[in-house]
Amino acid sequence: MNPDTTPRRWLIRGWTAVMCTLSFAPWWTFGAEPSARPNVILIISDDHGFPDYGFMGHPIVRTPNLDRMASEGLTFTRGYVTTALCSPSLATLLTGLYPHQHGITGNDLYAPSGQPNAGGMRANRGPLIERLLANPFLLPRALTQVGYRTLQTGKLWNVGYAEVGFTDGMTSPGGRHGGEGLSIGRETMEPIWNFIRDARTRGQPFFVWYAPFLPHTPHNPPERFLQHYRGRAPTHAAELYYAMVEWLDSTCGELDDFLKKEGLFNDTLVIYLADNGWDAAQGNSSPVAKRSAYELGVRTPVLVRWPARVRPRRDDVTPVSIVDVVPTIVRACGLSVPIELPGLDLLDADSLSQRRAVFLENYGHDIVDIRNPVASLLSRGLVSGDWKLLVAGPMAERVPGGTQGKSPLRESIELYNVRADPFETRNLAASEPARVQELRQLLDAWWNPDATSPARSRPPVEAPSAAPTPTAK
Ligand SMILES: [Ca+2]
Repeated sequence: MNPDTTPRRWLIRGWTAVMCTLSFAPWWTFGAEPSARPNVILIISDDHGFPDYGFMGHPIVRTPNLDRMASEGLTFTRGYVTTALCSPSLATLLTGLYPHQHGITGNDLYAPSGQPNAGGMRANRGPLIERLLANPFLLPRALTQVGYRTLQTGKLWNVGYAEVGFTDGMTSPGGRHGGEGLSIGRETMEPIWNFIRDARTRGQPFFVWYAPFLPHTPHNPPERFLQHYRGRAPTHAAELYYAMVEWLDSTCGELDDFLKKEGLFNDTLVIYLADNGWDAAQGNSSPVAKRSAYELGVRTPVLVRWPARVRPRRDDVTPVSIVDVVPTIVRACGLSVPIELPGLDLLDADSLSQRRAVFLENYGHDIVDIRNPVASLLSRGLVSGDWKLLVAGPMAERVPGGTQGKSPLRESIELYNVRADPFETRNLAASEPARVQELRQLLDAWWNPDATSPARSRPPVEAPSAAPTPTAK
């Protein structure tokens, strides 16, 4: 992000720290009666920085449809992904779990150099599929089981749509992260329209997973969007990216137009978020955005719009997490969950106000050991009130420069007041030891790899001898 063009109006105002007891969501077997089950659309933006919306105060980007959606719903401007990378983030949205729990900590499997199939192993996605499907709860499957028609479009990592329980979808088995599904939004919205009409004909409620490859690279926006940004952004790359954001926004407008035309607007629960952040000026080379634990990597607005049930409200105070998305849908749709979920229902204001922190994990891009998340761990962290604590993991210590990962922490422990210092320029860990200790205890009570894994006693992993084969992130 270019500091000269960084909007400041989105900075948190009127912050009140909330420090009560840590609570976890119970598992539910109650909720909406079958006849009252809402339609659900989950919109997942891809590689989208949290400041880059009109409603977040950006001075250049045009997002009129998301701005309207934000004004019509419950909008959390301080949302966080569980980790700042596509596949683990989307696995959280399928399972309701943090990455160390659902097991998908990276986009690919790591192959040490020198192995016979190094490089080739990158294409071996079998262990990733097996690990994802071993999770006891998968949102699409659960919705299908209670009578929903469920559609997958856009990004879906490693599996075909039916393998995770969608009734309908665009992504076939055998690919990496979406296949034919990636045409949604960029080329067509027809599969969504056709699916919704079919679900209505059948008399079934519907769930749509809309995870378009937008504003993700390739940044090749149509001229009708790009013309709004020429000469107005810090770099040409930023011009292209802003136009991609507007492209995403326009598809969200098409969705809303369709819902209104079909008379579905009021009874459809729409949840919006981004799977990880982006740095408009520096893109993938940014040390603080995608794949980073810093705010430009992990923060996203989270919108919950359900006109029939949810009063519009903007919340600039409460940290929430995308781990809360599954519990919110579970509660709204009356699903049974066989495990305890770590997130909360975003519509349960009392529970949110009592939660002490939301948590962050950051891993290497490639998974070193799919049986042991700690082997790939770059950092853990939490956001509690104004404060954010980041603690380096064993990967950061063992791979100098973060070869396997990216943008490891600047220090082994970092503490920021993200209200006063939203770009994390002043590490206050040394001057606030009591606060570090308090938050560290909270972090360790959530997940302490030292207490649960032998990884630290293992020999260092071998760093790749050459840069990994370039692939779409
Ligand atoms: Ca992404």
